[in-house]
Amino acid sequence: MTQHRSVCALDCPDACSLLLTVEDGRVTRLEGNPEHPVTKGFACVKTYQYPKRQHHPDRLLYPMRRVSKKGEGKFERTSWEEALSVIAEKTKAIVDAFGGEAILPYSYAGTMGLIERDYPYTFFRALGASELTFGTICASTGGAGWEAVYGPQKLATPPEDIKHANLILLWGINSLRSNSHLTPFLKEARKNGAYIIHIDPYRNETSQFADEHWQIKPCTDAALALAMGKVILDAGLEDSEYLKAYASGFEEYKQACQEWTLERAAAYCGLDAERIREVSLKFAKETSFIRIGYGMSRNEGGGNATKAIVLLPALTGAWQQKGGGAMLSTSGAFPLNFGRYSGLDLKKQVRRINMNQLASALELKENPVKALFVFNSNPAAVAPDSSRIRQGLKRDDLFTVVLEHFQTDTADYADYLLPATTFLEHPDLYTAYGHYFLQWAEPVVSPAGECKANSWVFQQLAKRLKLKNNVFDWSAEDIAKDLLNSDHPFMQGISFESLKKDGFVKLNLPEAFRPYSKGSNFDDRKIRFAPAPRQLEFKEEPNTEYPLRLISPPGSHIINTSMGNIDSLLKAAGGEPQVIIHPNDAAKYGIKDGERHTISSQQGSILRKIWVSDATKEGTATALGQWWPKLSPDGKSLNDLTSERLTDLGEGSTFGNIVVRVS
Ligand SMILES: Nc1nc2c(c(=O)[nH]1)N[C@H]1C(S)=C(S)[C@@H](COP(=O)(O)OP(=O)(O)OC[C@H]3O[C@@H](n4cnc5c(=O)[nH]c(N)nc54)[C@H](O)[C@@H]3O)O[C@H]1N2
Ligand SMILES: Nc1nc2c(c(=O)[nH]1)N[C@H]1C(S)=C(S)[C@@H](COP(=O)(O)OP(=O)(O)OC[C@H]3O[C@@H](n4cnc5c(=O)[nH]c(N)nc54)[C@H](O)[C@@H]3O)O[C@H]1N2
Ligand SMILES: [Mo]
Repeated sequence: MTQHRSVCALDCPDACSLLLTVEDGRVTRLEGNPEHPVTKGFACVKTYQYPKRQHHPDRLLYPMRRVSKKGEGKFERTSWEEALSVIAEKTKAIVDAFGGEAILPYSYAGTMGLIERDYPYTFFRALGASELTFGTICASTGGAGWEAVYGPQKLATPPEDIKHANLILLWGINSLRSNSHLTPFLKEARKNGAYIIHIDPYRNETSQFADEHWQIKPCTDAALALAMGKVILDAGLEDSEYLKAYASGFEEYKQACQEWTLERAAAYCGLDAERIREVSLKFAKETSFIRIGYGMSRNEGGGNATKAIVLLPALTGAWQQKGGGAMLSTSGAFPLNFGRYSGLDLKKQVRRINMNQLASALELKENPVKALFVFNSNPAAVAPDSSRIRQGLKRDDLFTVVLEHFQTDTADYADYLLPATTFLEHPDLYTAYGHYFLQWAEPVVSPAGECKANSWVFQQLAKRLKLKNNVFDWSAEDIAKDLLNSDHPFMQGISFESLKKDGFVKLNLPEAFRPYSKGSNFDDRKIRFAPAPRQLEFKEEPNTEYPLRLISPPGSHIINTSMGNIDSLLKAAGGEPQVIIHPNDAAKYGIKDGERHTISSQQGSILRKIWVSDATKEGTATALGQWWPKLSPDGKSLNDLTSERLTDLGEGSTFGNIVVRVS
């Protein structure tokens, strides 16, 4: 029996330090590392089940070649040698005949390890492949909203300081579910007297934990934030000195706030005017902290909404107070040397393909996509308008390679399906988006079967294609050393060797780290209040044909689709995917609790079990979590309903603003 340290590689702000017990080559126990100041000795409901996933009987163990029609998912075993040489030959033939842009990589955050997530792009950038807009499916709109206000590199109030806040707004985030290691810090703040408000159309465990829940109508957050701004301005509670030093475009912002009287905003958002007034005043007077989520930014007005919210701590100067400010992401603090290892230094001007528009990309007639390489992602399930994606994946003239742990819905369409290692089987380097620790993890068990790391596969292909770049000879440690090779003060005293020994290390932040207390990250240090955020009207508003807004927040027991085939988790999540409908809507449309109904949008329709509850806002259907389409009652993805339309800022996904009917 041996004990090992690792890092949870799932896409979550917490990037937990884990302790694993291994017996006879199998992980028999997983715990949160008690020594890590953010993990604090516990993991989450999903990660505790990871040993089951690791040793699951359905793990892919050998390279495989398709023997049925695309989508039917029948494969036969082949060798790495055969698979790699065919893939290399095909790739070369396609590049020669159609040019590099005919190749499209598609990946996201199946692992957050920098090496297995980003390094494969050296291969694609050396090939001159089409460039995927990495991140637009998830975080680009929130990020663009934040950076439009505060400049490049997102920073946040350190979680360790939140205990000093006395008003906390959990805004558009189900933090107990998707950022559960924030909870001990919230509890500490509450012990010190903090009051916590959850702002979310879906009442969930975070609402129950909070002192108060504002069940806001989805997609109306900008109106609420501007109305709060107006209350603060009308009461003269803005921090004039701070604003004089650091604000630009403030007059325009003031004008924008004037449009949102309390009464108008309360009616628009479905909230109580008097409470908005009281809380806005408290927000300005106390040490206030906002934890803002990404879920609320995934709609056509999400960039403006993010801007409106994150301007509030600037308006009141909250950044200057210990524990005050806001958190969207801490990711901008990691000053790593990102250029070479991901091939950014090789990047040519090539066609960009938005990862939310894979359906259309696969339909291009001019300059068509002829080869698709999928890794760390399950686009047949998670990307918008997925029935069209599945149609595209069926194309006979498309060569598809999928690197996976399991035979997902996407894998069913592969020509070659390659077995990938998990984070417990390969080394990797980790940053985080909910704290300031860098981490390194060594493999804990040997690879199952003939599984190989993504990085190995692309190095092998690079060799066969004779791509020139000595980065292709680097070991994981070489890559990590190059990444860490930075003379930024945050990296002072941090070396690969020390990280390897200790497993985790906090960035060398200044003693009292108060980001934005001395202005923004723009060169002029000004916080940009202009262009002022607006509450946008959308192309898709509820109407007589499609009367309900559909949102699809993370489910309690699954993380995207990564844990979507673990029976115990699926059982705990209710056994099948569910959509919550408000009792008044259920009565209106003759729907009873527990029935299965067809949910339709302009894009498509799916069959789902209905849960009638006022946990969802009236007028809003809440679909919980992304299930594997093939494990859903009709074999279809939730994303058969969603659209490729993009957000107002950052070219992001609009999962949160489609309109549907239930019948
Ligand atoms: N309707 C709707 N759709 C959504 C969302 C929503 O809220 N609503 N959320 C969106 C968001 S925020 C995101 S981030 C995306 C998530 O979308 P994805 O990033 O695609 O996440 P997963 O569905 O978890 O798929 C990750 C896959 O990577 C595989 N994987 C994990 N580690 C490795 C590895 O080391 N190597 C290889 N080769 N494979 C690996 C896993 O087995 C898994 O199948 O979904 C988006 N889709
Ligand atoms: N259990 C679990 N944890 C996860 C994931 C998962 O699938 N399952 N996914 C991971 C990923 S990829 C990401 S990106 C992160 C963060 O992912 P996010 O998408 O930010 O998810 P949440 O933090 O749950 O916050 C979304 C909350 O916002 C609410 N919401 C939706 N629309 C609106 C709106 O218009 N206004 C307001 N105010 N609220 C709205 C939803 O009801 C939900 O409760 O979570 C990660 N953690
Ligand atoms: Mo995400």
